[in-house]
Amino acid sequence: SRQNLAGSAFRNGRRPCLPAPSPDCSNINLWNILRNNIGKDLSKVSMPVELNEPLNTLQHMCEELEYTELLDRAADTEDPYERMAIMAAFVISGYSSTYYRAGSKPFNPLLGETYECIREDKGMCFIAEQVSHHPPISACHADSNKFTFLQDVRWKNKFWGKSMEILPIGTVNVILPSFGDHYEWNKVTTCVHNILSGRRWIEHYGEITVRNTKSSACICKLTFVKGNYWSSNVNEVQGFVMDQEGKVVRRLFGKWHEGLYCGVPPSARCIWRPGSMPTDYELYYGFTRFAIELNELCPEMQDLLPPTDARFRPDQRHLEEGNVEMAASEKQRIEDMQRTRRKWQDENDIKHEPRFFKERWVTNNTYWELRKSPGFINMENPNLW
Ligand code: PIF
Repeated sequence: SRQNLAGSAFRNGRRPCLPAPSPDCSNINLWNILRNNIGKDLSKVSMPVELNEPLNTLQHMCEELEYTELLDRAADTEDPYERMAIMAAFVISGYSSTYYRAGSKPFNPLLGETYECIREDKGMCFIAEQVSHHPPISACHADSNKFTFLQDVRWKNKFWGKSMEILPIGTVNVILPSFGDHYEWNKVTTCVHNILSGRRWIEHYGEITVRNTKSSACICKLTFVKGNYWSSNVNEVQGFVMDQEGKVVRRLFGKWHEGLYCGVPPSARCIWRPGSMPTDYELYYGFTRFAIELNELCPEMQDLLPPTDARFRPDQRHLEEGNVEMAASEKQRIEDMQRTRRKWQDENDIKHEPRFFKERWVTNNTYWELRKSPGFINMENPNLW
């Protein structure tokens, strides 16, 4: 019955809201934390749990797949220029959910923490694993009949006083078997403004080049324009698809939080627009409906997920339920456990090996096999918390 209702128009029985609103974190003195760690790599500083939202960076990567219908559309589009334009829309759509999210940061997963997401409605299966702790590196792989999506992400932080820049390193990949395409692109810089006071807001800026490594028919260039708070070009994206001879065959423009258009105004057509926000989203971390669903733990999944799945991480669950004190003490306990594991590994000269990914963080294709047989419940699993 669930399966039958899995058409995209149905919510598929997923929860429509979070169990508790975001806690008030106005008493957190971020300035004290940052001042005491000037010049330090902020990824090595343990942050108060109140700064977090109840999702981790693995789930964040999954969030970039909110608009997989664009990949389905690209996989059915014969014209390589149009296909590239739709890919550009997909690239931009991955940023749209960040618009209301300047208030908090994702949980930093523990080394070996995993996350799976099965979306029957999207025809997609996603897995991710934290493959390195210092520096934090997350790897993911998603499959559907129409596409494969993979990436590994790591960041560098730059704290500028009023703002903080997050410089991502890594390549995003999409494979479309229907045309033998393999697209790859880089990510832009993300900046969180007014870190210490005033209204926090997020900006993305820089250039993205989308290439098809299997064909030189065209490439796409996108510029995320660096604006300022008062100008009208906030969140603007401009770009084009260029053919082999260097001729512009598609003009693209829009805003990453509003949509992407192809052509020249006023006769341009819309390629993509984000969905509407759920009611009271401001009270609930600014999450979209898709984000709300990511950390849901359905009873029927409980025995199928590996115990390393983020849905079982207690501090994140406590935060989601609005239980901040428990979340804080559990975060500390779990981080200490991880320190003990690391110390033991160091002393015994053991190098951590990711469980579901191999070199350069490509999946080793064991996750879904093991899940089926013998089943994670019948296996030995790392004990992370
Ligand atoms: C802890 O992570 P936090 C630290 O890494 C700590 O060093 C480690 O101890 P160890 C703990 O085990 C970790 O849990 C710190 C850092 C983590 C990210 C990447 O969660 C996401 O306490 C960045 O946080 C995206 O956070 C930000 O890195 C998007 O999670 C906005 O560097 C940061 C972010 C800075 C926060 C600015 C606040 C903006 C709202 O002893 O093992 O080293």
